[in-house]
Amino acid sequence: MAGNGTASISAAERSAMARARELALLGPRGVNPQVGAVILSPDGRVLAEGWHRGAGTPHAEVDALSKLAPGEARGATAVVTLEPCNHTGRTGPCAVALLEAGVARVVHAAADPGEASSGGAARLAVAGVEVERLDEAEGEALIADWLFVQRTGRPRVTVKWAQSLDGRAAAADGSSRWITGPEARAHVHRERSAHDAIAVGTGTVLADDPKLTARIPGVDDAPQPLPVVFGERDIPAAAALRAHPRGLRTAGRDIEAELRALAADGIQSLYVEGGPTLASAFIRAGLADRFTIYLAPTLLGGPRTAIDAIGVGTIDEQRRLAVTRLEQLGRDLLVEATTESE
Ligand code: AOF
Ligand code: ZN
Repeated sequence: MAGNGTASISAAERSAMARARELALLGPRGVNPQVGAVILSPDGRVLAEGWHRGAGTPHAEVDALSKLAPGEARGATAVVTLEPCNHTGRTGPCAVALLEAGVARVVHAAADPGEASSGGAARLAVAGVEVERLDEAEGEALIADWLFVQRTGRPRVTVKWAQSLDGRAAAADGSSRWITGPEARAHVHRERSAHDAIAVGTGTVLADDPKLTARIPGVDDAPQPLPVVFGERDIPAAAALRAHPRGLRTAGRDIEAELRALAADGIQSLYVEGGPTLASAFIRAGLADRFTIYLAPTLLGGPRTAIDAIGVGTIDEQRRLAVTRLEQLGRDLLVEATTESE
């Protein structure tokens, strides 16, 4: 590759990369990454912008090039949030499209991790194009969940619960509305909206009749996650979930297989909302990556622990987590944690 330093990156290229990240977010989350591209003239003017609109549609670089007249990209610089691909998938290789357009320089952020698709930067460099890396960390953060799916073959899983200080999620009769205050519950809605899908067990559907929509005050078009109901029991015809704007998906016992199927359908992140049986099953199977736990300053006592057994029979088997965030939300505490292996 022509270089890894940043000394030769211009101010115009830096601002084009920031713009390319904004453009990337105009595209949908799905089986493909969100990618943005800006084409700059040799003197740093923006010639064209592009972004990827999902699997089967042109890649960001090709989208940007398509807005130019023949020959207009000759000698230009392409600034892209992801390394241009090197494979023929649903579309042709972007590295070749850039070469054919006569682009002289490519500045990209994240590397393409794909076995077949990677190598675009090397191919361009071999053909005499200058290739530079810029904002690699930001580029990876932009597609962190997609990169996780590429690495693991499944969505990134966040398990959430609310509990009393003594670790209970309900009173002895099962009633649980509400343990936490309004600030913590508002936070849950933002978390829902930040995930591609929400998982609940049929037990929670029957007990709580949740809507599982993301309701954020002042935001009418908050992204709505796909509800996924795990379990064997039937979902009542009158369940509120049946009115969900995304429809609903049912899932069987094999969590790992269900997660692979969700990833194949473009679900990059899953929010596991309830209840104790489902949360425990994910944790027991080693399929919980992140935890958001709301701690309410209240005591419930009794048998209704926040999660059930997770296969820890002796202390050597405890599941240690690393706390990544601690925040007070109204009267409650939010603890975010992650598995150390993540
Ligand atoms: C790019 N620019 O805008 C995107 C890239 O099946 P395809 O043809 O859509 O290829 C999908 C793969 O291409 C995807 O897994 C990733 O490696 C890369 N995505 N590459 O140069 C883009 N979206
Ligand atoms: Zn491509």
